[in-house]
This record gives sequence, structure tokens and C-alpha cells, in this order.
Amino acid sequence: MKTDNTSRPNPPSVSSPSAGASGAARIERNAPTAAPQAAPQVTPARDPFANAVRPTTNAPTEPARQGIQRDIALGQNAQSSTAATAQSARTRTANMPEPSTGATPPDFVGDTRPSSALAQSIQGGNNLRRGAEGPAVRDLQQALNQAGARPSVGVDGDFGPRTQEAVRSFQRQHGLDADGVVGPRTFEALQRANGGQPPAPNTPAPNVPAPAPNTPAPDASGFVTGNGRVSSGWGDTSAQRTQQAEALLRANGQWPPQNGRAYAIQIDQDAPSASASQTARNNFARSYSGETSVFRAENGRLVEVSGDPMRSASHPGQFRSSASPDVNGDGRGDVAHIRPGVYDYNTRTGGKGGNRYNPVDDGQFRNSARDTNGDGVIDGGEADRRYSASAIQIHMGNSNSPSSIGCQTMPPADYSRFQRALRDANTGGQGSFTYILARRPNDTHGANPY
Ligand SMILES: [Ca+2]
Ligand SMILES: [Ca+2]
Repeated sequence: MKTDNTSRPNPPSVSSPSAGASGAARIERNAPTAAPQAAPQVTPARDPFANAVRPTTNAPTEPARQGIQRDIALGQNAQSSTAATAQSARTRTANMPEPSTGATPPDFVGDTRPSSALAQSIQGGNNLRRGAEGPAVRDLQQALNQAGARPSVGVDGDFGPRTQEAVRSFQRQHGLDADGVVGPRTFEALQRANGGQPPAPNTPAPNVPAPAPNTPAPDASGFVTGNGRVSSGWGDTSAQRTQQAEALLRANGQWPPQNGRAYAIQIDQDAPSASASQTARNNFARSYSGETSVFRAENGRLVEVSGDPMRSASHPGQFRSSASPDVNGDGRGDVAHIRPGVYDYNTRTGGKGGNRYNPVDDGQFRNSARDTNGDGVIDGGEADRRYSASAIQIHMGNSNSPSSIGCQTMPPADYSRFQRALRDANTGGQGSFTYILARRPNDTHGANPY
């Protein structure tokens, strides 16, 4: 069976060398606020994990992990999760790059030189449109990618709907009629976009995409205000959000972004303080208070792929759970909260719980926090960096409220968009993506960081 401590009271001071007298003192000072009668009411009736099957495999084995909880939300929405998996599989198929149908010449580049097949086709009066095939289309597809097509186009020499949409997108961006047909004007614009030179394979374009015209340059200075802290939520435009995201990467030591890598960035609100009403704290626990946006890294910069940010929550949807370890020995499980920071998650979903993203390494959550008095707020000794957590996943929650005992959740529709965006962003086919969590003052209750 599991080796967690849910049935074994555990003094708070034994789990870590850093758990000194001061930490214990803070726990004690906190205790009076943990009056049992003040325990929030959000858990019993609505706790989706009350009857969850406890994990029986993958229990931590090394001593360092003993006592940490499998902060995994089990058993919820099993049917809809399965349906979502099937749906995501269909979506993934629809979003996969167009398969290559022929061998690519080893020296092939997105060629817009006069001697290229594309140039010869255009100069010969053969505009390229949907249904066209051959080397000229391959040149076109590579040139579109080199010019920053997103999502990128499969280079297969087949002018299909994705290539057509990429052409239209390129035409719109360059003030041309978006008819999806490549004639002399579009070809010339492609030449200009690619610097008038045939781009070398795997060489970044010399210029990064500029913000859309007439979009005021957002000022991200002052946005990042501290370690994991930001002053506001996401901006209204993609350009603003991209600048905010880049500021967050810099502040978190993640600059420059790795080309081909996906970055999921969440800005969530602080919980109300412990002095807020129980109703206020309940409402927060049952709300999606954050937003997540997904970016891909290209030419050393970020490009937003998700459009409007997804609703999300970085806090548990409940205050108590029998599935959580009892770290302070009061006989009740203490739910984990993760800190703002940088985390790596596997790109592939699966494993325990099904259609979920799992952390690459549970050691990332060594410095999590535990809500030992079950008030939905992390303060005092609860924020000590001696509380480990594990299996903090990213998964689908309920439609109107998070469904988790520590994982990161999104409503079903947002989670589907999130998964799609991650696939679009992971252009390098990497096995993991970067998840950055930042928090900001609560819209109603102000700042309450830990
Ligand atoms: Ca406890
Ligand atoms: Ca608390």
C-alpha cells in the first residue's frame, strides 16, 4: 500500500532538516486560527475525491519522499475524461503536420531564387493554388515557414487546405488580397519576407516578427514585480501578452526561449487572506481565478499560439482531503499548494488519471506549501519550504470550478484548447514543456503572497 502518512500522525519537525524551532513556533501560532468549527464547508458535499480510489502503485519509495502526498485528483470525470481523450486524439490527428509524401532533396531550402521551381512556376504564369503539387509547392511551403507561418506547414509538395490557409494568412499580414493563390505579388512578398535570399536550412530568419501595425508597444516594465509576482493579468492583445510572457521568462531565468519548445504560462490571483470571510475563501477555492496562455519559441522569441488565454486555477478546489498527508499530526490531511515558479511537464498525457500532464520530476515540488489549518489560505508556517508534494498534474476540472487537491486545472473546453495549443507550440517535438506560474494581487482582496 501507499507509504503516505494519512493514518500516521507525524510531527511537523521531523520531515526536513530545515524544520527548526522557528517553523514549529509558527505552526503553533497558527493553530488558534484553525478552530475546527471554522472549517470551511466546501469539502464534504462537493469533494469529488471523497470516494476516490487511493493510488496503489508508484508510491514513493525513497525516504525523501516518504510522507509526501500523491496530490492527484483521482476518479473524477472518468467518463468525460475518456471522451476527452478520444476527442483529443481526433484533434491531434487533425492538427498533425501534413505528412511528407516524398524524399526531400538534401540541399532543399525554401527557395525563392529566380532559379527555384517556385520562381520558374510563377514566372511561367503558373500561379499556385489549392490542388497544385510538386517541387514548386515544396519551395512555397518552405518559404511560408521561413516567413513565419504559424502553425508551420508540412513540406510535402501538396497544396492542401493548410497550405492554403498559410498563404491567406501571409497575404493578410502583407496587405495582399487573401485569396490563397500565389501569384507574382505574393511571390515577391515572400521574397521580401525572406530577405531576398534563399534561407539556409535550420537558420533562423534574420528578423523577428514585428507587432501588428497600430498596436501600441506594450510596456512590460513594472509587470514583473518580484519572485513569481506580477502586477496584473494578461493584456488584451496577443502582442501585449507576448511581451508579458517574455518578461516572465527573463525574470525566471528562462531567457532566451528554446526554439521549438512550448511554454505554458499561468497568471493566477492570490487567495484572500485568512481574515477574509469564509464565504470569500470558499468562493475563491471554487473559482477559476487564473488564466493560462501558451507560446512557442521561434527565432529566439515567443509567439502566442493559444489566442485568448484559457481559464485556469493554480489552487486546490477544496480545503481538506483525506488523500493528503497529515503533516502536522492533527489527524487531518493537509492539502498542498504549489509556489510560483518554473516547472517541467511531460508533453505526452497519460499515466495515472489518464488524460493529464504529469511533471517530469516530482522533486520540483519540494518547496510547496501545506494548508495545515484547512482555511484555504497559505500563511505563517504553512509557507515554510519543507513541505513536499508530488504528482501535481495539469488536468481538466469541472465546468465552473477547479477539481483538484493541488493540481492545476481548467474547465473542459479550456483544457481542450490548452491541449491543442500545446501541440501547436511544441514544434520541436520535445518531450516536455515549460510551465511557469506567476501570481498577482486578488481583484477583490488585494495581495496575499507566500
Ligand atoms: Ca493536518
Ligand atoms: Ca491555512
